[in-house]
Amino acid sequence: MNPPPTEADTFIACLTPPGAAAIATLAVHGPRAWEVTRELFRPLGDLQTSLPAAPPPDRFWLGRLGEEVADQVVVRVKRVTPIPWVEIHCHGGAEVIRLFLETYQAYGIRPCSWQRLEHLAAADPTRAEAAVVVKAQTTRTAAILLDQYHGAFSQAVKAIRTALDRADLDEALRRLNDLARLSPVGRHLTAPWRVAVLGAPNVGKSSLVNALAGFHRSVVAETPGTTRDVVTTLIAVDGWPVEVADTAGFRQDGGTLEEQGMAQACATAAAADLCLWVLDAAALPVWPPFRLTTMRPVINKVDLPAAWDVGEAAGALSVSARTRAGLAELCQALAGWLVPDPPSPGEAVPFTPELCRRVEEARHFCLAGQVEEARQAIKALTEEAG
Ligand SMILES: Nc1nc2c(ncn2[C@@H]2O[C@H](COP(=O)(O)OP(=O)(O)OP(=O)(O)O)[C@@H](O)[C@H]2O)c(=O)[nH]1
Ligand SMILES: [Mg+2]
Repeated sequence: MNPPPTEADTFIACLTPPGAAAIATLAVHGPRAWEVTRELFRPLGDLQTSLPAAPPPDRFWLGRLGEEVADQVVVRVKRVTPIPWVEIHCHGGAEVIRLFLETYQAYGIRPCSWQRLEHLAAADPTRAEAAVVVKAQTTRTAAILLDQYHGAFSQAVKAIRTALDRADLDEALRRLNDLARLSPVGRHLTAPWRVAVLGAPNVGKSSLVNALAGFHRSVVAETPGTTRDVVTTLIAVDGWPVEVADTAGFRQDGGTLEEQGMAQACATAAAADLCLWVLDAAALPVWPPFRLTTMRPVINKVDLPAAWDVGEAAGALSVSARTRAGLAELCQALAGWLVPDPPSPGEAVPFTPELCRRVEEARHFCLAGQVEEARQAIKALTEEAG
């Protein structure tokens, strides 16, 4: 039986499945990944040079590896820290792969399955959890999750632990405040923000949702009371995933069906991160029957002559779902309302609702001057992430 792996071990695994393929990818992961690859690498032609002493990330080199295999390979540094990860892209034949595995083995590198290698590479639980990156719905949220996968959040947690070990509550609190500031974004990296579109019948709610989605999602008709259910559509607003809910129109004199639709609309509004109350520029305004801090007025049908003084709706944005006028401004405003403070590239973000809760808990203890409790909360946070 193989001895258990230690931190000093370096592993090699074939990441591509067996079978006839033109290209295979081998991954070398561990403290000696670069040193051994560098020793084996033979540059190709005059233009290529030997591999540099320190591995620069995201560079590629063309050459050969060792004396056994004549085939060319592309060497890429996938990651430098915390533990180097080097990729070898080579011809996909089983014999070539076997020879490379043996060549590395001769240098003390241990072969393993790709699952084991992924597991070892993600041994830091706060990073492993960020593998939820597969759940990201837009490339913008995926980029933030990838930053966490590459250690942004786990490094921030480590720094908080170190500060608490020194009983430096100010430093711990400063870092926890930074994390808490980004919790509202973190909660939505794997679940979209929710925007409810509300208003009187026939003001153009469904038309507006269709215009935002860029396709015909909701039924649009001249007859008031067309939408009776809540119809949701996933869209990207400035790179943020947003689920827009089209609702039934609010009216006083509707029948049972309309009443049910309105009850659903109220529930959708209460659960939404933001509500757009749509007013019709060409018909007398119907104001919301309740107040919500998340409510923003939008005046639709501005392509038609105004039937009222639209200046009455203070702070309202003007749009036309028909001509698309004002839609870009509406999207920009939506992004600003939903994510007023987006994280900078590489910044640490608590990336699940549970981590956000733990950050808040640790912050609470720091504010109360309870170092030991704060330390326990941070410890739980690390375990939680695993
Ligand atoms: N001129 C003009 N007409 C619009 C605009 N937006 C919607 N309409 C028209 O207004 C009517 C009602 O549109 P809908 O989108 O069905 O309105 P709604 O608010 O969803 O209506 P309910 O589902 O019945 O509550 C339709 O005839 C649309 O074509 C617009 O920006 N300009
Ligand atoms: Mg409708």
